[in-house]
Amino acid sequence: MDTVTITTQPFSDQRPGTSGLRKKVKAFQVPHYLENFVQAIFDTQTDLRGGTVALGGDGRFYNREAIQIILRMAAANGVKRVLLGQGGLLSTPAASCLIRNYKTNGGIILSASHNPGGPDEDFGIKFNTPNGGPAPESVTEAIFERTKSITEYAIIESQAVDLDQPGELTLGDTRIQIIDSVKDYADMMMQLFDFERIHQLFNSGVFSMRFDAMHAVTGPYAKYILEGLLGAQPGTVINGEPKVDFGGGHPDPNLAHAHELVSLTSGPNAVDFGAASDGDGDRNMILGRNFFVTPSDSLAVMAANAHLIKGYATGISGVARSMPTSQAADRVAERLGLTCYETPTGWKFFGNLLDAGKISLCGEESFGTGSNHIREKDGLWAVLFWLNLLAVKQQSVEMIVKAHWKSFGRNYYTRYDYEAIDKPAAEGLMVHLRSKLGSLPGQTLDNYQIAYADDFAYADPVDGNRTEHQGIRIGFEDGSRIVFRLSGTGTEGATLRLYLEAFEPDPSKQTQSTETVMERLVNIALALAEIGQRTGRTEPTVIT
Ligand code: G16
Repeated sequence: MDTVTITTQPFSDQRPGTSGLRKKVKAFQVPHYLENFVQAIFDTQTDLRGGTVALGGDGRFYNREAIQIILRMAAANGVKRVLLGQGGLLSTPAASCLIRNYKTNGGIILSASHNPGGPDEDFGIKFNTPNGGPAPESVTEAIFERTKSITEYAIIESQAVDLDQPGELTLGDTRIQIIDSVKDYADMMMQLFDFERIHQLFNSGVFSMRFDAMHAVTGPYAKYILEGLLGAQPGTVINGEPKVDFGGGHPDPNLAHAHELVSLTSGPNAVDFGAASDGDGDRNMILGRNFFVTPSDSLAVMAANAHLIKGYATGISGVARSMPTSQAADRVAERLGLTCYETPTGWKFFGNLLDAGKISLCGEESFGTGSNHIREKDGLWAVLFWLNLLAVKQQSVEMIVKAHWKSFGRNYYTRYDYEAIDKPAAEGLMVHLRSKLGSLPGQTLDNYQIAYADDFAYADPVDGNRTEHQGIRIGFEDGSRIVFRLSGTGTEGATLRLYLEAFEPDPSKQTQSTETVMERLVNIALALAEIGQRTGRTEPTVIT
């Protein structure tokens, strides 16, 4: 097989965002676009030459084509071994698990996560480092720098590889091992959770569940683990067949997009427990019967109850949350005498804290929770954590969360997203807010007294790296907060996120609706940021 060197020219827009490079499929199909980025990975991550790389994706449109290209480029770039998920499939957490289990020199994951898939939708690629986690900024910046000066890439000429036959083959001098995408991950889950007890719960005759895989990558994992190993009724996993366009849906596990699951957990015949995960299986949504658990609360409940779960029974070392995530976890950490770290948005910021043993659990408002078992957030892990908790406590989801609020106070939480707005307008809005920061502390807006206002910056406690401009925080004396941030994962224009949090310590006031509690804070935020005037939007695109 011949290696050929292809002449190319740089693309100027290959800087990875919050989680890898995400663009429209059409952008990735432009000749050399994917190849340039992949070559930049091989050029900068030099241990891959002569090393091992894990490879797989969420199965979305263009996954298989991209894998064929990457395999041929891996062979041309001297990669010794590729661990490839069968059918080209690997959930993001399973990829992280493989990288760690087999001590690979990294992994290439193809996914645009919760973004829709299809010929006119989104695709993405990210590199994970040998710790199994998303590459830190030092690495993504090096890759980006390389894309700016790239003039050629190497690829071998070969037939397409059969991605579906497990086993081993060679491509040039590269060994390609096509492995069961589920097994290593499932084995790891068995170490962490009490499968016996969850099995009993499923067989108790008084417990019902639906898991919505949203036609994304988690289907085979959930079927094997929930219906296979844990004895859940067949049909517990819905939409379990991965599809290139996610069945036309938006594989984002939230109340707006997982409507089928929401209806199955609502009304008189509702199931007891509902859960969903996203395109690449790292996000989760947890629902009880007629009850939604915010991701921020989910993290806090996990931290407060971790000692009841097999894999965490000896205690947790600390907790972390991304800055816009509610402060519910902080209250638990304080009670347990632990540190709660506040990091910028992006799972990559948890990596150092996990590696250094400073934290055991971490999570984000964007439907992500995880632990030190891998270095990615993990959808099915969160579902199993909750199942284990339900099995131990023998209480409903609602009872567990309400007892938590009673003990720690309730952090009401909501997020408004304004998607695909004009980029200069969005940037102008942030500049305007920044210009106001100095004058805000001490002001009272509709009876809310501002305690602090800043542009969030983070100094990594492990390596000292500083990250600035991570979102505008406005904190009030009563613990409420408003946060403004521009998303780093959108593929069209800009997405403005407005995060709102209100703290209610009084149990008698903890059953009001989130809309009612948030009304005044929403109005304060809209006025402060001049959202209507600057974006032309009267309503957000999605409220979660
Ligand atoms: C990614 C990151 C998360 C982040 C989320 C939203 O998730 O891994 O850490 O919270 O994007 O980011 P943004 O607010 O910048 O859009 P995923 O599930 O899309 O990989």
